[in-house]
Amino acid sequence: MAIKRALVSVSDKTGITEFCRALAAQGVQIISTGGTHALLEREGVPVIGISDVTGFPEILDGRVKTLHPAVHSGLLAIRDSAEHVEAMEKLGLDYIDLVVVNLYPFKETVSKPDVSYEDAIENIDIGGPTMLRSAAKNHAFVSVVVDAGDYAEVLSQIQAGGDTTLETRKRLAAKVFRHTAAYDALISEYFAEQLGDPLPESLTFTYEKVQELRYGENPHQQAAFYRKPLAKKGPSITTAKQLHGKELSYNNINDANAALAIVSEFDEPAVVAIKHMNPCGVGIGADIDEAYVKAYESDPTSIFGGIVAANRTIEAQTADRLAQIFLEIIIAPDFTPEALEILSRKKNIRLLATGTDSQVQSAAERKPEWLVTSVDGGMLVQQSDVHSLDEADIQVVTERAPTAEELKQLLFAWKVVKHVKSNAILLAADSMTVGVGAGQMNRVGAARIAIEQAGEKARGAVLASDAFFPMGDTVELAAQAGITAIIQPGGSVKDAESVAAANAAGIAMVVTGVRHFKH
Ligand code: 93A
Repeated sequence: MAIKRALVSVSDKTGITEFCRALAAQGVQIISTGGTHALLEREGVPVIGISDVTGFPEILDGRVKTLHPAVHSGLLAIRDSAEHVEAMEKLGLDYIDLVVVNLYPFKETVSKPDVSYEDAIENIDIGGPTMLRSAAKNHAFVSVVVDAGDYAEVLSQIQAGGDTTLETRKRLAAKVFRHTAAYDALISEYFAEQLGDPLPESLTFTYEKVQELRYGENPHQQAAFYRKPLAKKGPSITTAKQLHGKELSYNNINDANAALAIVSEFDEPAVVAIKHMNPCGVGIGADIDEAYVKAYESDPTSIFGGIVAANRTIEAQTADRLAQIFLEIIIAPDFTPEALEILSRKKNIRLLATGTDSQVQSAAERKPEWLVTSVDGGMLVQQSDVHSLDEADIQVVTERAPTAEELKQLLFAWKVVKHVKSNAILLAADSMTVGVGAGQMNRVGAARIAIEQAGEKARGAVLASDAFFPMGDTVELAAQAGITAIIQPGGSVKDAESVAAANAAGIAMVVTGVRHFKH
């Protein structure tokens, strides 16, 4: 069957003139809507208006152009059904063999920072998806092109044999249903956001592929990286630009994401080094260089082969230091040209820029995101843990209250321990982490690891625990190591044991009333 009639109605008109000119040269009659028709006519491509087919004007500001039985019968008729053929003939209707449609730019419209609700609604395409779906359903006979990337292939098949192959039509139909589903999902997300209804009865998400990944966590696992179509505000791994280095891996992306979450906790210059999703060194300082030195000195062993994130632009001095060790990734709002030059000399390092410092949101202002974790056959959805501790909510539970310096260190440690896998114990001193015990099955075990790692640095340090102490043993261990102050949620039935152990050692302990499990 040869393609004789095509209906062309596109918002994105890239490449459409050339495509239609070539179709017309193959003897295909082209029918088109308002703007597309005007363009083709201007360009001298033979074209007839949709109203000539429907016998009905385009009305209501274009809201009704192609929504007509003449169009949809032409698309949906089963060509080898005697009944359908008879009905078409009786009503004097013609078949449409090819549909070329791309939709009103809903995503581009709602991505505009100052988009109005009315503008968003007006950009919901009704006629376009309807034609796409009719044509895709009837792909046994009809070709449907929603992606300009398919013009060349479709044209060459028509030039070669007058029609596309069934296999191609099936592939194009599949693309259409993926496309219209994603289009509707985005509209539904827009409404959910407008209505503040993020957890409806059923969830329809759409993600677009950023890149194929060479493999997943391990080389035998297939993987790809997807992101939400509407770009996230603030620093994010989904919008970061890679300035140098080889392709990111699955683990790189995951680690860089974790690293960004930690530096985003701080309004002051902060640097974090990450290994296997846990921070191995975090430092804050008067400037980013001081913060880096602290993050490095937190644990000069574990940082090797790690990922470093900063919340200020990296300058030459820090770049020189960073260049001295092997790192997988450095991620920062930006790099000065000298810093970029210094670090780009290293072939194996990946450099990512998240955007300038002014885009960094204040930690306290951050709104929770929806986080998804898959379970076998389903998923869990929860808000991200953006809880920011108010100093006024802290309660001193020991005889001794923390000194101003201890309090400063406790608040620092609390911000970081939130990002350590549970059970988590973290030691800090001088605005840097000195010991991290992550992902242990019992709390005292996590404390043992943190204290052992800190070595001499444990003396005089403070300790943060992501959840309450089930008994007094962790505090006793902390006391032996010379810890002077502790921050923890409180709320255990045996809190009194921990408080007594702290009092016996002269430790100042504060409780937050908030737990920060992370798994
Ligand atoms: O407003 S609509 O939903 N009503 C329609 O009947 C209709 N038919 C095609 N939008 C409709 N379209 C869309 O118009 C197409 O999907 C395409 O995006 C756009 C092309 O318009 P024009 O040719 O006037 O530039």
